[in-house]
Amino acid sequence: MNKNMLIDEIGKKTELMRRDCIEMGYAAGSQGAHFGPALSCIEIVATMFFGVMNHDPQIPEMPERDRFVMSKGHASLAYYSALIEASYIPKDMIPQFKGNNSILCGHPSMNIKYGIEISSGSLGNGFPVACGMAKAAKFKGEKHNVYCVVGDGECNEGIIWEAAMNAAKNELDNIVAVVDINGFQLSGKTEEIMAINLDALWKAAGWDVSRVENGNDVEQMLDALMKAKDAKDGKPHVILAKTIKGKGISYMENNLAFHAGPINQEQYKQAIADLEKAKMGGNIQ
Ligand SMILES: Cc1ncc(C[n+]2csc(CCOP(=O)(O)OP(=O)(O)O)c2C)c(N)n1
Repeated sequence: MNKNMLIDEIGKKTELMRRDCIEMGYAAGSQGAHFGPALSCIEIVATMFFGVMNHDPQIPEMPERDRFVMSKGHASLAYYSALIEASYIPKDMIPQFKGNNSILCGHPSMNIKYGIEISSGSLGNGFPVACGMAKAAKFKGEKHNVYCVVGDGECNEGIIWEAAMNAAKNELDNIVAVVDINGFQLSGKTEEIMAINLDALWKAAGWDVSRVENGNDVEQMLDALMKAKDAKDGKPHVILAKTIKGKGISYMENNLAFHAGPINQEQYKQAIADLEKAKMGGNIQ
């Protein structure tokens, strides 16, 4: 498949994934969902699953599969929507999000059969697990890569840096992390809560750093991910991708009220209308 066709195909997946996110989150009723955090990283996750990673939904436990870790586990909707569109999780499970005994927990709960590689949700902890997976692969001489999505607020967690330094020390050039820089955390702007120089810190930890100006653009994400994946230069890779929290839903974009929480019927209808409009090439703002 040529590059333009691939970009087009991933773009179509992002449309389906956003719809799945809204359906799942709405189905959770008053329990609500982390809409904003999921919507910011749809293009990041879609490009990993449908453009870059080696995996086979028919054989979820395939030993040589690339591993995916959603370190910002509260963005489970984005993760599940990719697994749904890749056919790991049946579409009819959508209404079960956050239901009793459901495998679609609010935060990912390890379940390889459905493609859920590892549990996450306690911020900071998914990324070190991803580094551990990469380290294990190196020790065992296995050739697969590990892909990990980290939040910009999550980078305030100390354990991120301990793992990052260890990954560099072990020359783990089989891990690619993407920091989803949507500029917000749970209770405010990342810059106001704890401003850190991500570029300088990742470099100081020994990582190869690249930047994506628009992490909601599939082509930009694809270029950056392919480059990071192919650069076997003894260094782990991180892509700092600027995104929009709540991307794709007019009233959610850059609106902290939709970091987490329920949506009512009117908001649900507006969200679906926004997605339909975007599909037709319209502007939702
Ligand atoms: C260790 C830990 N502390 C606090 C929380 C609660 N929490 C959930 S999401 C969030 C903000 C995360 O911000 P960021 O990493 O920027 O991700 P975003 O929501 O912007 O995508 C916090 C503090 C948590 N899940 N884990």
